[in-house]
Amino acid sequence: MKTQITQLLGIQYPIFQGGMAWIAESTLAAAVSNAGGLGIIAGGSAPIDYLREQIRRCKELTNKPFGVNIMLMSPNAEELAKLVIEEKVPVVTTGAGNPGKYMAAWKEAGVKVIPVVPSVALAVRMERAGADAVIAEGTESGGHIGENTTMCLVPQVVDAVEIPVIAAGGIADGRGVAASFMLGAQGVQVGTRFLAAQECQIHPTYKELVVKAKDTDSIVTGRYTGHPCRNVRTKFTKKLASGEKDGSLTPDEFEQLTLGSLRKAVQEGNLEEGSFLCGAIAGMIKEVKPAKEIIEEMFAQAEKLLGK
Ligand code: TUI
Repeated sequence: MKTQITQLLGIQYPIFQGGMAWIAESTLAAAVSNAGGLGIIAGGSAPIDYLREQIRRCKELTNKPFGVNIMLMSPNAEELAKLVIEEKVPVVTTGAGNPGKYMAAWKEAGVKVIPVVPSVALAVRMERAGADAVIAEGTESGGHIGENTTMCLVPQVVDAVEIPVIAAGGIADGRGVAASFMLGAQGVQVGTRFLAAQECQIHPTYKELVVKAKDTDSIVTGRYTGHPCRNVRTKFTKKLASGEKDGSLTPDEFEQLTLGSLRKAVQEGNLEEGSFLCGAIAGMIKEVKPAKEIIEEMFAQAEKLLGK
């Protein structure tokens, strides 16, 4: 399937694997890239030496293009912005902020820059700053989210910019891919479906929660801290949500409780203290499969629906 995104990046399928903090490492990213999509290593807030090693490992595992996601609220963002240049990483995606101050250096080094945007205003600013494309991410996504939905945000961003738009949030099968193209997107970014990829290195409890989730099992916590986050509904996230609602947890106490909670979910499968981030589409995911199968099935279905 050829789109402006496959042409821009030299990939076979216009699909990015979301740069999920603590989750998206070299094994998953290389599997997605080898399958013809764009695998992405998450910077998160990991130490820079670890990320260098992950980037180098990914280069050993695939000779296809891959990307690194820089979470701009992270203390390592500046260092990682330099590392991607040193390591000649072909594509950078960014999240949780405005990457404007890094743009010139990345462009000069020939890095393709594709920021996540939760609004039309930021998409327009990113285009002016030289972004190669933008990822319009709806509130259906897992993790740190904006307010607008994929269905509403994507066509408005498509109308506002000339650069290609990638749709994200709530996409997990060929219907979501086809719908994204109907909205004017040139590609999709998929996170939650890849949580249940065989190559995804998260704790088995995390995968089980995703596979068993039903439509109503995602919950947004932390709106009052300014960092809303979508997770699997568990005893822990229900406690956070009720503490936020009834005022029994102050925003500071909330931040204290959630500090390190993603790591506890990913590495320990800790149901008491872990935040199992996931998108609202988790209810549709029923099986763990290799990344290649996920991608091939998604695009076979999308192409059939689109009549090509
Ligand atoms: O970044 C994400 N998803 C994430 S990051 C993350 S780790 C984390 N942990 C604790 C608190 C916060 C994050 C887990 N999930 N998605 C991309 C995304 N970017 N969603 C929303 C945004 C965004 C928000 C505001 C992008 C730009 C932005 O700009 C504001 C500005 O400066 O104009």
